[in-house]
Amino acid sequence: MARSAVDETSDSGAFMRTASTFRNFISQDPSSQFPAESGRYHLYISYACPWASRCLAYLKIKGLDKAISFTSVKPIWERTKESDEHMGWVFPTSATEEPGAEPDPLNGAKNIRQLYELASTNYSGKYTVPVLWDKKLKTIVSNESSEIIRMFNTEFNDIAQNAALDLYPPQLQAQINETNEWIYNAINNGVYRCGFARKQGPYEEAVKELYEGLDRCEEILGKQRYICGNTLTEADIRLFVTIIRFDEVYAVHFKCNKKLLREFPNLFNYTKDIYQVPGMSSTVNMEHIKRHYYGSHPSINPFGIIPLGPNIDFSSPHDRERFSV
Ligand SMILES: N[C@@H](CCC(=O)N[C@@H](CS)C(=O)NCC(=O)O)C(=O)O
Repeated sequence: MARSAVDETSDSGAFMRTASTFRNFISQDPSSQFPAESGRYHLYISYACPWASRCLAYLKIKGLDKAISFTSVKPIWERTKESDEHMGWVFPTSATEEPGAEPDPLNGAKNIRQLYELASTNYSGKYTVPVLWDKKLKTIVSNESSEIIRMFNTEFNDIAQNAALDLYPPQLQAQINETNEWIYNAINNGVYRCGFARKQGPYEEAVKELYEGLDRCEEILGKQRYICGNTLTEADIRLFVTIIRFDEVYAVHFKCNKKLLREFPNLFNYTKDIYQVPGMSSTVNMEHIKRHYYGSHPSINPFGIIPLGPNIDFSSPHDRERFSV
């Protein structure tokens, strides 16, 4: 049966995310199956989705948006097939239907599900974004954002406009990996564990871990500009995509309201700092973000009402320049 993330709960009522399926790598090596070539790959995203947004962030800050095209789907899930009840990401039917979203320019697919069906005849996983598509072989290279961002960081450096930016430098890799791990569990996936829990116990456990993670970030960011030191790294981009959504969505929709992002001075200023990295603000479409979450999970928000606040201005001044870079 076609499933989505809202169905992924264990008997204990805890949210359990399943692993991605397409795990190929693009390589600098021209003889590889998926060589890094300008114009060959396409990134399907939703502006609403934090995992897809981290890939789009890389596209922008590495200067790859001329070499790799991208399309965003509409923010609110719709039925993807008449013969079953699956709800998922769909493309608009015209370029004007939904600002920010566009019809599929490559395959004329109506929805993301159809891309998975083109790439594999027996796929049984979720129809998630991001999808990194190979126009030449007409298939999905990868649907795992943590791996797509690694490819974007290094493999396209011959064509990237900002090739010198290394967000995963060898001397910081161990620290970045370790940081990613606790931030993923407590924060990136943590907010989903809060929001998709179906019993009080797993919800409370997730909230406890989430706020321990946020407190830990707050403390680290009291001593240095970025989460792994005084240079921007992959770990910052991965943290950013979650915390930019925090007060607008997760605090309300996922019941992460013990404390708001705005009540963590270091984390809040840090979020503005990352938002103001050239290229980053174009990856944040708060309208899509809010309409998606509040409108696509009827079991959590049955009437789809979108809260009007708080409308944070992330382009306002921050205090992070006090740390040397
Ligand atoms: N492991 C994936 C997770 C992607 C993911 O969960 N995407 C969500 C949107 S935020 C999705 O497309 N969900 C569709 C569904 O649950 O059916 C990644 O990081 O790339």
